[in-house]
Amino acid sequence: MKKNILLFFVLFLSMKAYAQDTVPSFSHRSSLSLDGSWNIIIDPYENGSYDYRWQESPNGFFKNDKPKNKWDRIEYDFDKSDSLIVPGDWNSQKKELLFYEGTVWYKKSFDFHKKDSTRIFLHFGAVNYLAIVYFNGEKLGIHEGGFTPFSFEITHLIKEKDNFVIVKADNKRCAECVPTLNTDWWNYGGLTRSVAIVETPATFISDYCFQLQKGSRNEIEGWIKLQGSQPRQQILIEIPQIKIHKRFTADSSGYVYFSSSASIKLWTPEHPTLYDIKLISGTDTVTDRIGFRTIETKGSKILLNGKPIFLRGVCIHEEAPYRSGRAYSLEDARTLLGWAKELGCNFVRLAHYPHNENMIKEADRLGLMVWSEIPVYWTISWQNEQTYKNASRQLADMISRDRNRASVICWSMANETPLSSPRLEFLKGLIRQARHMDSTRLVTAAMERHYLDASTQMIDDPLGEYVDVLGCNEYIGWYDGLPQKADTMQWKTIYEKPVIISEFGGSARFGYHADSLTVWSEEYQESLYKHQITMLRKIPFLSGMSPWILMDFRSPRRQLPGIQDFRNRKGLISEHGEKKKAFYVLQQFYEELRRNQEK
Ligand code: GCB
Repeated sequence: MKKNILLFFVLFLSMKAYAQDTVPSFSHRSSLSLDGSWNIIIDPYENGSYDYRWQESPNGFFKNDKPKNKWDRIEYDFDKSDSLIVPGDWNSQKKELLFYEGTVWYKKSFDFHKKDSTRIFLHFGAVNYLAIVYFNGEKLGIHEGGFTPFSFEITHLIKEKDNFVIVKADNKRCAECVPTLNTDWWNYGGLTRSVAIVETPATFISDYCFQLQKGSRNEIEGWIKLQGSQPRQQILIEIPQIKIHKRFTADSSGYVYFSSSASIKLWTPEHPTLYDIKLISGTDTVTDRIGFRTIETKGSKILLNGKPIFLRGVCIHEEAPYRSGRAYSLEDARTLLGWAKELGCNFVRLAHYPHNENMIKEADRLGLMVWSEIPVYWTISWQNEQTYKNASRQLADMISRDRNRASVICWSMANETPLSSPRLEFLKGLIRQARHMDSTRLVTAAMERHYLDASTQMIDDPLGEYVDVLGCNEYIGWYDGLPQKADTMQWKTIYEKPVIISEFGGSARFGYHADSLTVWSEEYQESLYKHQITMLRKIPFLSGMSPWILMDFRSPRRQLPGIQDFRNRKGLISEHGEKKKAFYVLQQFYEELRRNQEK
């Protein structure tokens, strides 16, 4: 009992430290959508920001100026400019923007009838990469990082008529950014996720967290946070399916910490049970659908709800099937995750950045466990303090957005980062933060392996000491020899922890047929999968796998004409939805694993 109280206190402190610092959770509120057509100005020379001496111009495009008389010389006009659809990247909407990296200004005008004593927020699902946001001519702030939500309060600025939001979106890559200059995916720019005006009561439920107490399968616990001038309110928590109707009173800073026992049907891939949850405060009501499950490790096993589970996964980029470009819609999520289900997956690695919320919510609904990661990818400026702060902010925003999603079982800190002590310190800091914010999920990273001798792979990255699960990427048969090289390969690790082969694979152009040693052919890829499976079956500490990758995706690094055409072809499915031969090899293997797991 004493131990429980101590644990609860530690949890209390850790939750408090971060919850107040994050973006309010708006995804369950009705709002005025600002999606649709936005006027845009393409501005490669930053003319909307700087004058000819490269000084910040006081009359930048954010003012949305119009000539007031006939001699007023204003050299831009949003209302006569071109337009783009939001949500959506700019690269895939206009041919001339396919390779564009730079600044695009966006403008949207709208009228709004505000109710008495409410608060109004302008919310962005994501903007890649740097967003400077202005509202009715005032600068609201800056947001860096292309895959996480942010919002600004505009209660004091909003009017009944002719409001205008202006966003300067800039996707220029930079060495200190997260990700950095070099990636293997398209740098889709723009307002890639939805934008909305959210109206809340003066004091509102700004965030909450519901989950099973660590180590328990029938004790729900968590917290609710009120923001506003009347924080000391009673809050009723209702979960009707399990007969929870409980009142709690928030403290003077608006927090309620609660726990309640209940007999719960746990969330599993086979039965992804979600419960309707209603939070009713004196001034506000919020609803959500939440599942409950535990996830832990024991030696080299991953345990879901206390039972060992093998993760039958696949990696996915946030790339839209059929139409190309950044994926954002429910339909995109249904297609991508539908294919993963068809493949026999119970797990998806959402690479290499936080995907849109439709993906996570669909995964919750479909029973797919999720690996979610931040874009700390390849070479990062490990010693730059701003870079660390940026990565840490992206981590905080990812966790606070998705901590109520049962599907998310692990947070990944990094992908294939080269060994060094500054890198280790950087990643240790992020791991501490992830554990501090969320003690119930597993922490991982996709690491690399090396050769001990010609037929032995070793996983001994020093980072392994700090994570719960060792992710390992390997490309035997592609960047490393021919597929048959895998057959005799042995694996070792110095850690007694579960290993997920978080990537393997090879490229094939759909419809290109040849013998199994002809690179780029479907037969080569098929053979690579067969040889990999031969090897994977023999790794004693293997707890899961997520081959690279579900669908072909755009990458500027992939230039071979007629084969790649700026696409990474390691997909099991083409961008047009055509399944390659390797898809069926993996499907068959997953079916076998599923049957064995059921026995
Ligand atoms: C990797 C990276 C992934 C690449 C992939 C490839 O190791 O993690 O982002 O796209 O290899 O295809 O080379």
